[in-house]
Amino acid sequence: MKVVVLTGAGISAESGVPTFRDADGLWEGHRFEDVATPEAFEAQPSVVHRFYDARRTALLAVEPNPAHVALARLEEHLGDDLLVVTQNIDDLHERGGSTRVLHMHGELRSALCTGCSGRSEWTGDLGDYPPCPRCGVVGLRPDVVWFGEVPYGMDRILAALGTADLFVSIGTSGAVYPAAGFVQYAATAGARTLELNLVPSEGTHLFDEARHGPAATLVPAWVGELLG
Ligand code: BV8
Repeated sequence: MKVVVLTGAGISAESGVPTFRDADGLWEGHRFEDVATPEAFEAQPSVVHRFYDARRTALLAVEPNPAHVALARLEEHLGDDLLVVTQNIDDLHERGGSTRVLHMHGELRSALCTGCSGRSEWTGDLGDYPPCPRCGVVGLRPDVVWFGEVPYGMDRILAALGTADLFVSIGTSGAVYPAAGFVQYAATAGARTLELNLVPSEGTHLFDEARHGPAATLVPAWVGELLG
């Protein structure tokens, strides 16, 4: 059985990573236009660096939760028949044991050079404008996909959605595209669709089935069921 799992900020909420739209979410105090657009980076690079440096540092204080671990267990059984597509830029899927993870919106622990377009693993700050380890140019930016930019890995994602038997969306509000459109794409290709979310998402009506509750409870139960 070929399975595609889409995850959003909700899967990391119980690990202590703030979501975007919930109360005290990331957007509290920040209009995403001001911190998550190429225009914002052009106009106020220090503000944008402070936003991502703080999130990168905060990763040191959080751990994967049972939802991340359950998906890693599912991967042990399904192997290449499972693809986890995440909108999250944290590294909790990998620290939970998953290897077949596609970060469609980038990763906090990676820096992208605007000089040579090279990528470098990055754990420290970028706000002190370090030179690129590859070309020496001072032009590193967070390796994340900002609004108005093309998400990463769209070809691989659409190919997997096009052959999926089951599409499962976990912890996402369905407010940001193209991720919010994946359920329709998968359903059109014949996949069964399931939503696992704390509350009904903006696209809940598009799913064959929806279960509402905390991911750290719902996901292990669903994986247990699937693996019988
Ligand atoms: C693009 C990285 C062209 C940076 C992010 C069509 C219609 C309208 C607008 C558009 C459209 N197409 C494009 C747009 C524009 C735009 C867009 O969607 N705007 C929105 C605001 C309307 N999209 C773009 O610009 C995208 N680029 O379209 O390029 C293109 C397209 C296709 C092919 C080629 C070219 C790029 C968007 C990416 C922006 N970067 N992140 C960063 O992280 O700072 S988006 C960012 O916000 C996240 O990555 C994520 O995608 C989104 C947040 O959503 P969620 O993860 O769902 O989080 P949220 O807080 O909203 O919800 C959490 C959910 O979890 C809630 O439902 C909550 O109830 C639940 N929950 C909470 N706790 C728990 C829980 N669930 C379970 N358990 C819990 N414990």
